[in-house]
Amino acid sequence: MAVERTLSIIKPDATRRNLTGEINARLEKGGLRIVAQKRIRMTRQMAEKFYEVHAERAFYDDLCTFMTSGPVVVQVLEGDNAIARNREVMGATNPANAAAGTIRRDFAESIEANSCHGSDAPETAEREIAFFFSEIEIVG
Ligand code: 3AN
Repeated sequence: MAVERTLSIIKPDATRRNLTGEINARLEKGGLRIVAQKRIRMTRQMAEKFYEVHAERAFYDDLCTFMTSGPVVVQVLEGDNAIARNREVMGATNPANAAAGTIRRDFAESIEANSCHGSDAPETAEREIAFFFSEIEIVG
């Protein structure tokens, strides 16, 4: 199995409810190592750029407003098949469809305020990690 890195974000709905530790425990129990992490407040410009692939979607504006509504914790996760593994631990985008025991099933408030983000492919993981972190910030 390939060791990969993926970008994770603990979203404002989760930081507001003080769930960072609980979510990190789920990630670690799921076989992912947090090799970089910082708590930041995204600017509107950052959110718009980060989610630019969704610019034409009806939810884009609201999503950018939500992502700037409070602090987020951005993280680099490492592990075997980290990209798919993290998406498994997170569960489906819509918490109503998320499997039992997943972060989104247990913590998400709605399809928008769904507690966490995870990159969906190697190319997006690379882009998203570079968006928030420089190489020297990732300690392994
Ligand atoms: P995922 O984060 O599961 O990969 P994407 O990439 O389709 O999902 O969507 C990015 C983010 O946009 C989601 N995490 C969620 O916060 C928001 N989102 C997706 N679909 C909707 C929707 N139908 N209504 C509101 N927000 C949505």
